[in-house]
Amino acid sequence: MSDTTLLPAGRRRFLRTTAALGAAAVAGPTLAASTASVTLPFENGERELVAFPQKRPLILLTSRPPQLETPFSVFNEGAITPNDAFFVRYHWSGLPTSIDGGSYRLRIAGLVKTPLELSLAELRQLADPVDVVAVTQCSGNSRGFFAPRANGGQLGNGAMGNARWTGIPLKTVLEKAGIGASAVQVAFNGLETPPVGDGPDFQKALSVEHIMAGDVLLAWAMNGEDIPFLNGYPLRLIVPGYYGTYWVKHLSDITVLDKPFDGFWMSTGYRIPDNGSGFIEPGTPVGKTTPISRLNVRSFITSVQDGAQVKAGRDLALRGIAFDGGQGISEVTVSTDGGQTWQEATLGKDLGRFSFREWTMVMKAPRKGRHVLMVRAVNRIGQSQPMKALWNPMGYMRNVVETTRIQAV
Ligand SMILES: Nc1nc2c(c(=O)[nH]1)N[C@H]1C(S)=C(S)[C@@H](COP(=O)(O)O)O[C@H]1N2
Ligand SMILES: [Mo]
Repeated sequence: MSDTTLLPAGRRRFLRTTAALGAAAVAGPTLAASTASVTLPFENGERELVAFPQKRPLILLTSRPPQLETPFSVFNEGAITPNDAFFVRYHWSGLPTSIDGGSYRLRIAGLVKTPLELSLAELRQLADPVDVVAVTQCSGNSRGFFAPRANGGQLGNGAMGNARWTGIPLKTVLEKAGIGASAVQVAFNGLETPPVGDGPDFQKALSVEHIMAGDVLLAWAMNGEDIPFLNGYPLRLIVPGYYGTYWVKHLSDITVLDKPFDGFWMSTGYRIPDNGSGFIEPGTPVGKTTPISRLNVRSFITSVQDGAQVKAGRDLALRGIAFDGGQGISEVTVSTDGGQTWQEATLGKDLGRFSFREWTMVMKAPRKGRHVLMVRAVNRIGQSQPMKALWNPMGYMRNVVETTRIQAV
């Protein structure tokens, strides 16, 4: 562990209070006062770059609790997002400042034959470890681009990341505890708490059916290392194909229920219009809602930024990423003329259906002047992206075909 602001005592991970709770700029050598800043391309988009423990400088949305975005250039470096660049999102500032992996216990209770309290070592012994490469994306990723504006953190495109997660299926643990026949949902809680007197504890739930399909994991490693503190050390729930909200960090309690969980973050938060698309016309009623679930299809050009200058008359290598909610990407097409014609990109290595899929394409010697690049992906069941941004009041699930303007000089 190279970060000097972390004090690893055996298997303990320690987050300095000053850093965890906001005064990131004063907590040590790697937390040098933020010197750099960026401007996200929307109103009030000025953001500082701040390095929290185990993190390189990331785009600061809030420091209490830590909410950090990945600078977009990171996504051009490869399909796996490095741990120190991976975004961070919390709801409440009551994070533990120190978690001892040795004394940590995961509790499994509720409608089970044998309630369990498992150490990390016991958990690891329950089954052979499995790996999945999977995207976590906040439902509000890209919210800052919505018009009309949507309430919530005004995020650019950096509240997403792709990592290799290692753990064991949650199914295995529930089978060991023996879940009752009338079980319908399982609720998940993490170690942090809301500040005293403030809002509802962050808890999420999944259906028993979803969990028994087998791809939901309890993971202790991210890209081959302990999960960074701010991404959920020592154990987090991995819900491949689902929005990040379900990926409970510092997971401490699993409760099997015989009815749908009614906590705030399921019954009120993270819900979308229940109309098949999740989007509505601005100004029209939301109507009935349903919990947000699978990621929709997205794709990005990562090799050139909006507004970039490129060399005229020289082939321009384009690359980027695409992903969806677990069908897998089957096609990426790119337009270099503002959407009039589309050319198929070459897909990169397949790291699994839940992963970012890299793509490349060559734009033949652009002529002098302005060009509008667009990228659009399709998944294996034919789902794609809208040409015009769709909207909902919460600013969730943005997946419009992205536009990148360049100038060849
Ligand atoms: N314990 C805990 N887990 C949590 C949250 C939280 O506030 N507390 N936020 C969720 C949300 S909304 C997202 S988008 C992801 C973000 O994961 P990351 O911080 O590792 O990027 O964590 C999820 N898990
Ligand atoms: Mo989120």
